[in-house]
Amino acid sequence: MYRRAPVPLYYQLKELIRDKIRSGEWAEGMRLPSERELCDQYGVSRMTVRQSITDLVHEGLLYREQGRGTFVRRARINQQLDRLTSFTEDMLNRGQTPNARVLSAGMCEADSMVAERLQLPPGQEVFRLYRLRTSDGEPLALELTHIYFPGCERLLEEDLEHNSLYVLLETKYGIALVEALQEVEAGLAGKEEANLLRISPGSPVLLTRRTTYTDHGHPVEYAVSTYRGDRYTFCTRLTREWR
Ligand code: 16G
Repeated sequence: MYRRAPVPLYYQLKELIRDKIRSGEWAEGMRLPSERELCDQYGVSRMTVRQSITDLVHEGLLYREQGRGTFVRRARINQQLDRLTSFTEDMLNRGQTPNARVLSAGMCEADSMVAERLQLPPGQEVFRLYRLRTSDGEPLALELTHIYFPGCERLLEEDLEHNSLYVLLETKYGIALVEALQEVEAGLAGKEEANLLRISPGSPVLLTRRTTYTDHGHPVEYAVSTYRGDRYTFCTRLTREWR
């Protein structure tokens, strides 16, 4: 620690802890040394240690457990938003095991929003699928998707707990998924959603709406997903246009 540095001590300690987490020296789930140990180790006051830790708790890197201490939180999932991928692909790319629990599946009449997104007349029968997505056993998102293509009712016979919807559409049904439009919005988990996602009711969630198009520019899917706000960071690369 540099006492003369223009950067406050608590901030220096915070960055030091952040580096330890980033490098993996302090692994996920590890209990931090006690406040006293940190004071001794870095030659700073208890106030300084407390302020650094409180900041990192607010940022979501650490969490406190009453009577047990402070722990390193599991790294967030950094979701790139520049490629059209499925949940299955995203998790496999991370070396994790994706899973799906079908909460409901069936044919239903498109409401005005679904009809607009899928460019269908309201009331058209579409396939509706509601799934809880988990990875390595951890619930991450709820996905409510609507699919339309002639013959989409055949999806009723598919096992969508053990198969990727995108793989089925592309390989079995010959529907090439080419691009999607996606919006992200802030939301709060309702009681039932919170229960399924194993978070407290009212916790922040990220709501995404995706309309996916085929190679002919026809919309085939309209999905609304609810992602756990404490587990996801959406990340986009921006390039500057030179004028
Ligand atoms: C993604 C898509 C969702 C799609 C699902 C297919 C978003 C916002 N959602 O989660 O629209 O239905 O993947 O997943 O990214 P699957 O192929 O693993 O069944």
